[in-house]
Amino acid sequence: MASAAMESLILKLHEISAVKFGNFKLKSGISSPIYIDLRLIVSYPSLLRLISQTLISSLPPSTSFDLVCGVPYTALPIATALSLSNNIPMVMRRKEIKDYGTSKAIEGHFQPDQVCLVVEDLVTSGASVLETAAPLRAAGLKVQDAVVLIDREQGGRENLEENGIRLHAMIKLTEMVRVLREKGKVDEEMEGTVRRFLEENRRVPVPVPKKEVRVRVRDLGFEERAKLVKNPTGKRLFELMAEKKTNLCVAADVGTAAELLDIAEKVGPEICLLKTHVDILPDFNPDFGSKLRSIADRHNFLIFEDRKFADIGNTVTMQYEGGIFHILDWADIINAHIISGPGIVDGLKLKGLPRGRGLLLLAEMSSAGNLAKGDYTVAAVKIAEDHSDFVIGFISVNPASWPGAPINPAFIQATPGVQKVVGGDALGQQYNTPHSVIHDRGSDIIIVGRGIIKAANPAEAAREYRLQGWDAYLAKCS
Ligand code: S5P
Repeated sequence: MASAAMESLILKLHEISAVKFGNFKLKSGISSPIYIDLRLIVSYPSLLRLISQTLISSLPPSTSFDLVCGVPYTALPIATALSLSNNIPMVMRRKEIKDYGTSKAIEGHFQPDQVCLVVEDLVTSGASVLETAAPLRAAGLKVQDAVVLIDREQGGRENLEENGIRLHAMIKLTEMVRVLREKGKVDEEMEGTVRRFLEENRRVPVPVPKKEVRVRVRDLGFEERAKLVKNPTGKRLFELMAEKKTNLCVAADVGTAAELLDIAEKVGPEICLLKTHVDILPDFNPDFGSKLRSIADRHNFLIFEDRKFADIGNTVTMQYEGGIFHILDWADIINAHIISGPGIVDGLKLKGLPRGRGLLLLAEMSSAGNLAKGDYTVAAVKIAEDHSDFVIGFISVNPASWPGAPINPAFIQATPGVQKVVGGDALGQQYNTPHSVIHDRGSDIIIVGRGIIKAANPAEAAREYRLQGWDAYLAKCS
């Protein structure tokens, strides 16, 4: 941006009192000699037009993007004006999390992998840019750059850089104050005061980027989280994980019921959950449930039947209780897709809640190309919140990146697709490591199948996975 144009823009902002000097108490509680309120610019269409035209020119020519998205609310009109004057499509991020269940997190047409430029009015720590980037990324868009009208130069650039976003500022606060002093709008003393304020507040610890806030909030220990849970099975699960020091669930996808009971005995001391698919067992018989229950009680783990219910409420009540398997009688925990809507939870709850059972919702899946992402994941969270007496958490892959994260810590996150090395199988399964799942992706439980059951010594392999999963949990909490 040419400096003459920048100067006239700065003067105009000062003229409309979007920039004020004095002694102001900021939201954070600290006193600032400068206050910037860019909400006023909507009253000055010519100024808004000028901003939208010059914002684009403050980007390096190499920056490429397909869409723009304003950080709500102040930057929405700026993004709209930028979209109009440069003929670039816009998307909008919904701010109210409560709307997610019924509305999309991101409004507008877009294709996964399109690149979205985030537009912001004022950046301090960069937290609000990150809050907007997270749901855009969760919806499959790429966010690489953000453009801002004014950078307060208080750590935002660095925080965004750490999260893979380059910040381009039209005006830096120190430049702005220099121009206003040169034009006689503030005196030297005030310029010095503002400079000192910025220096001092740049030296205080850099405001914690959103990602770390999320880790801190949600990484209460399992004992504390147990106290937040209404459902008795959910509570019990957190408690036993803390007692037994394990966040390992073994997926016992073996060929027969006899083998399953054998593996349950072997891995029992290492696990918090044993996950079953009873419909793959040719020798299932009515005794199976009570035999597995007695092993579970002896080794203090819970039983999770990975039935993935998906039908309407009325049908699932029968599938849960009846048939050959009588899942309700022996499984502490079941799971369900939310494709059929919240009625499925009502149906399962009707049977499960009186027995103190718990339900996990499939909010994401581990397999390549699956459709459980973005708004679907957000809808799962909404349904869980509405049924927190019965829903104990989620099957998830990367809950730290969900819109609205941190997710309520009363909900547990269990993640399949775990092996010691990143990879996959020939049928679309995708693997991450225990550390990445627990520490980086914000999950609580690793679900490991073939990594343990196909090992030469499953008990030993379970022990190794338990230690890796638990170390990652401790590292996250510390
Ligand atoms: O998205 C999912 C959800 C589940 S519950 N992806 C999954 O792989 N699972 C289950 O986790 C799957 O049915 C299997 O029982 C286990 C993963 O097994 P592994 O052998 O690939 O570790």
